[in-house]
Amino acid sequence: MTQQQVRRQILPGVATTVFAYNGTVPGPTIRVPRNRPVIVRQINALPAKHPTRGYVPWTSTHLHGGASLPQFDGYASDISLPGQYKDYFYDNTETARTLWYHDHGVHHTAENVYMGLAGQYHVLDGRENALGLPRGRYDVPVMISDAAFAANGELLFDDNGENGVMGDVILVNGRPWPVLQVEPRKYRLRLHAASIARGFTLRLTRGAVMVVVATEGGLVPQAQPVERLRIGMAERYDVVVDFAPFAGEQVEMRNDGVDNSIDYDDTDKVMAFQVGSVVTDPTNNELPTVLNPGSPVMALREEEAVRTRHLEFHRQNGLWVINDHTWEDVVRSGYRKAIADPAPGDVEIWKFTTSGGWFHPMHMHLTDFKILDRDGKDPEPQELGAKETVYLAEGEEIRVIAEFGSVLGTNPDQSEIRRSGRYMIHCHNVSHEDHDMMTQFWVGGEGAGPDPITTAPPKPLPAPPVPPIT
Ligand SMILES: [Cu+2]
Repeated sequence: MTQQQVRRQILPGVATTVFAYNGTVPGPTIRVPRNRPVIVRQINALPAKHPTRGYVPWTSTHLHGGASLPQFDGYASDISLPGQYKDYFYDNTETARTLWYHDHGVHHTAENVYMGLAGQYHVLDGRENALGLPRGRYDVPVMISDAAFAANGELLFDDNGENGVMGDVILVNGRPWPVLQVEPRKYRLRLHAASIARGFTLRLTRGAVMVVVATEGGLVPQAQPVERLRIGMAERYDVVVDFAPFAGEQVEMRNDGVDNSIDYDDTDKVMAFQVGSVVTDPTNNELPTVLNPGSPVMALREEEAVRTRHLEFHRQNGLWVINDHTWEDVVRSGYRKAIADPAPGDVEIWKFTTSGGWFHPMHMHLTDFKILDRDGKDPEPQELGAKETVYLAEGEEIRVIAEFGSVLGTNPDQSEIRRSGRYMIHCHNVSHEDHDMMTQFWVGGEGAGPDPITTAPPKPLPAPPVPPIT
């Protein structure tokens, strides 16, 4: 995968400078069967300096939603400079789910992702295939972001005093307000907010219903029909929409907005579906109610927790902090400082709170969790599945439960796969993350696991052939 600066037409009549993976923005969708190991070579062929902002575009590629080893997790400070490459190994032991890969380079994640360094990555498995959900061309990535453009077509980066970029153009898979031709049958839409700072409340016109079939952690126990769906940055909700009743009509996806995001004239529009009259393939057109009753994450019970931790997200002295700490504190500690040290297999409850004029989509690396409650009440219908990012709205208190370091899947000797080491937890308003609402937890405690920076460092180009997986 080559990260390169290219010029592409996004708006009519003008060109835009973007950062692409293999020439495309967003990057190509990767689809991989569960348990098939993969090496992704990430080549940083970006220019020595960002064209307008002047920083060095170092990168660190995170497979978001994957239980990667620490040295392949896109640790923010494990950077590859322009002219370097790094081979990322993924064993893909996760159950079927919608992951995404995106840049995570320390302090410049927001700019790099805004420039285009993001793409979807789907793990597929036989158990999900057996359900008959829409597949193939009826399974569509829907990466929703926003951007602001100068008159000459170039991207404008104004992060509103490190609150986050708010564009007035909504992009879906990198295109403004697209219209998708669909057949009058069911589709799976992999809804995914890939924006820097904007949250969305999505709904369909004409009374069309979205049925949530998967969250970040894969299939939900039971399909959940929703008329409106709030989605924050980095969250993914896979929904099935049945266009059969709308043959010959147009169904629009609208955005009703969220608190703390800035609405512009046209940010209420997302995309549209032009429904044809012919179904060319009637197979895989099922929508079972029961999808994943045995989800181990959703089976976690409060009584199993060995401890509760409290994380407070707020802004102080101009910095975004978690429990008064920033990533800079982690750096200054020689990367030793950690906010938590669960033993592999420990079940813990983490309580997230925030105050002060913003919302924070909180993302925990490595770990899928179950939302126990939000302000003491049940989570929203779309949240009734395994998650790794949760929408922490202004003033809210959310409790989640997770088993740390426990990864679905088995080693070649059939033992259970466990991970230990340092993993990040941060706000996925990427401007907040960069300045500096990010810290780490250490599964296994200090010293455990491979070092994320020194174990598999980047190498200079030119790169030799990709090594075989051993
Ligand atoms: Cu935030």
